[in-house]
Amino acid sequence: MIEASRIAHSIGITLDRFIKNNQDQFQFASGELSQILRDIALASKVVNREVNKAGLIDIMGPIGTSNMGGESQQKLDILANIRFTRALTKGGEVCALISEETESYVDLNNEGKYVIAIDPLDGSSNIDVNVSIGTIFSVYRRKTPVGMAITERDILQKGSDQVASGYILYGSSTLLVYTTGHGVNGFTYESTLGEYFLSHPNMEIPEDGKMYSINEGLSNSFSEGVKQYLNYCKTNNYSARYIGSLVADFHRNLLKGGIYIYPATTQHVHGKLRLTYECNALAFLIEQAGGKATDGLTRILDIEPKDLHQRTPFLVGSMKMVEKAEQLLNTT
Ligand code: AHM
Ligand code: MG
Repeated sequence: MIEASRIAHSIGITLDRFIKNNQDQFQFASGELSQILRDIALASKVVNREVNKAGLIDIMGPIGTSNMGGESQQKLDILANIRFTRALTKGGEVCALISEETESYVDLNNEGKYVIAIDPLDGSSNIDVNVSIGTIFSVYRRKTPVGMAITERDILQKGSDQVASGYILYGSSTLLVYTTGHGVNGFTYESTLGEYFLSHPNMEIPEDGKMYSINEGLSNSFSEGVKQYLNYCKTNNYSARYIGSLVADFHRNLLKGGIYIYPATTQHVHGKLRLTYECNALAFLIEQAGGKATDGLTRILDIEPKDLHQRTPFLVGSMKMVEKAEQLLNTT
């Protein structure tokens, strides 16, 4: 029989209550950040509903346009972008939005103190085949004083300037995981109640692991260092696990221990993933969980962005695995 205290622990704390209880950990305007997290949670519930209808109504498949990276946009990419933009625009706390789906940033022309970078639906080419997908978000403080127009100073901030980040995983259940720089907590969505409940308190990634996630089909175009690391994984009986959906691969490695690598390839000479709205959020989160994120040479959070849609090689996961990969990358 499950004792009462455990039930209370697992089903008693909603995301809303948790945010309220922990507001004082945030050194800036705590109410505003809390509202942003609530807005993101709300939009994610709408996206979750739409993702779950894929196949029943005409929302699957490409829309016939491409995003800034040249990737085909899916109908649900666009829908998710609209949902998150709408939720974050209404509150007035956010002054600018950066999204994978829009060429330039959107200046909301208000007195909001925060800038949001978001990939509304990552891994969306997986939608048609019912594979897990995700939303990734970063929250930054505005740098330009309120009353003045947003500039590049607000938009091109280093990952270490983030005040919060997180992701939503639309998987076998829907999970929201976030950090405000005081550890990492995960919440599972209870759809009949329409609420997220704390299910993964104080998440920590195992220091070491045995799983590596990389698109090995591209290995002919990897550097010698990456090939060496893969060889090391195989000779040490590691397991390969690659979903091809960043949030899902990242989440599994966070829980079980592992490393995710998207290196430079012939097709993507600077790597495929985007620094501002994919890698920075996950790098902030993994460091908060005790792990590590690097491009092979530099800590992801220390990279100075020069462009909104800049790409970077990305190695993220358990501390010891990332350190070993870095060592082989830099000696080969
Ligand atoms: P997207 O932003 O266009 O969805 O692309 C990002 C996705 C990641 O979710 C995933 O890890 C990676 O691309 C997979 O790329 P590949 O198919 O080259 O292995
Ligand atoms: Mg993406």
